[in-house]
Amino acid sequence: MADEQRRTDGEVLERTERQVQEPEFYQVVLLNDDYTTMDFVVQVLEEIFNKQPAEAYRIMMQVHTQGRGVCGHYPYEVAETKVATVQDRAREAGFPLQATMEKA
Ligand code: TYC
Repeated sequence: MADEQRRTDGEVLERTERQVQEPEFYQVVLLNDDYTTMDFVVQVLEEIFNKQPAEAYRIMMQVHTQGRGVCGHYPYEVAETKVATVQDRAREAGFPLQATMEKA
């Protein structure tokens, strides 16, 4: 009986507040331009964003036809590094390819 009352008397057992702060995620977005080659964009998606070839091609074509495409979701500092790496690689290769990050 005592057990039964403990179960039904309605003490709230669930925690409603998170105990740890989860990292905020950002999406890295690749932008279209008229000069960067498709092959270079696919290479960037494979090497910087670890995409398989078919997925890299799909994302590249999405950017090409729609103006922008999401390459992945990452914690803030990882996203920042990915954007900087894209820009460094594009500059080295002489392409105007741009990437940006947005809160996911
Ligand atoms: N529009 C480019 C072309 O026709 C290809 C391209 C795709 C460029 C995606 C940038 O993020 C990009 N060569």
